[in-house]
Amino acid sequence: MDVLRLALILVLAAAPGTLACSFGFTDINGECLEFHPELLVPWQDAVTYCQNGTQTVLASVKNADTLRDVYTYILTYGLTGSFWLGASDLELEGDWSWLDGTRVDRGTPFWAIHTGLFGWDHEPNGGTDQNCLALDSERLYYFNDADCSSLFHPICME
Ligand SMILES: [Ca+2]
Repeated sequence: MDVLRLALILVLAAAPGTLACSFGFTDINGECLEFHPELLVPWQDAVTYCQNGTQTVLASVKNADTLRDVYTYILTYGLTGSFWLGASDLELEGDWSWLDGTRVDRGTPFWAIHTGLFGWDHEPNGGTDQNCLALDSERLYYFNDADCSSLFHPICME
């Protein structure tokens, strides 16, 4: 066995889980995600970018462990700014769904909180002005409804 082959085996053994994802994607709690901190685009452009010629989509985060691991990844790699996820209430105001048509869970532990008329309340609160889902850098990367024309980073998912 040559040195290069041995080195490759050691690298692969040291990174369990990464084999399941294509090059460029990171296994985060079983999801293959690709962060694009180099891009700043409106939500629809993020959707188009992630779908471009591949079996990928703008990412969904459907479970609490994944959200925590995404947050840890962002902190670990020192990423900044907010990130687009693949959900909106563009089709029906107040009815949040992922691009695959499934419902976005509401409340804890996904959505950020804010001070409402009667104390703490959960996002979303933007009504028809904020129809696209972001991991908000100013809200500890909890979900927030954002203006779809805001310029955020896409997270693609395969
Ligand atoms: Ca809305």
